[in-house]
Amino acid sequence: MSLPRIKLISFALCPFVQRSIITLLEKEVPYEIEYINLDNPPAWFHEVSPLEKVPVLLVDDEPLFESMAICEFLDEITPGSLYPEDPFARAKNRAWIEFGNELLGAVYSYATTGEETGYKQNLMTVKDRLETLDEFFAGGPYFNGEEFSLVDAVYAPIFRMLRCLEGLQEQNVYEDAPKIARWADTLLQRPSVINAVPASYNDDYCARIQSSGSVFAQKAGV
Ligand SMILES: N[C@@H](CCC(=O)N[C@@H](CS)C(=O)NCC(=O)O)C(=O)O
Repeated sequence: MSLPRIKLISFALCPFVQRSIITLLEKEVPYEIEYINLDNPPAWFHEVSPLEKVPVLLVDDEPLFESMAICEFLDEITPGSLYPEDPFARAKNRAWIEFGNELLGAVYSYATTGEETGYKQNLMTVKDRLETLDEFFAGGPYFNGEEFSLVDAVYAPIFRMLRCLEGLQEQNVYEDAPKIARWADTLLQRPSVINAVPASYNDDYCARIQSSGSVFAQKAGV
């Protein structure tokens, strides 16, 4: 099968970019990558990204925005599928991806908010969401069992962020979510997940949190 020419417009720390790269690697799609500075994006960025967000996939130079649209497109143009075949199982996977988006928002706010109340609320939300996820998680090793799916591609970058945050401030967010802790360990060892970020990711992410002046950064003493 001949594939289009694929280029991913990216920002190195972006979890939405990572899910696209994980999909590219899982589906063995050859691609180029261009990192841009989101604080000072290039002039052409608005033309390819109506919301001025990454990732953007250039498909034979035609832009496609929104990470799940990108992941599903890549999944559909390659053999096999990272979604279950059964329509209801597939719909449930999409629902848990949306749950992942909510969790990601809470993790981001937990790490970056400048307000003590917001910090506590977001930490509680992160723990509650992980506990809820644990109740629904079937048992692994991946979300759908033996097969890696797009749900795994969405949660892996969140677990990577939480791993970095754990390194800065001892805080076991998985204390009521033991199955999710094991799922996180499994995902963080998967080659596509490891290779979805530059080698400097941990240092760069920690530096960004340190420089944010957030309550998290203050409590972590960084
Ligand atoms: N819903 C979008 C979210 C993408 C997103 O928020 N990307 C962030 C970087 S992680 C971004 O580009 N932010 C730039 C901005 O908001 O100006 C997707 O799934 O692709």
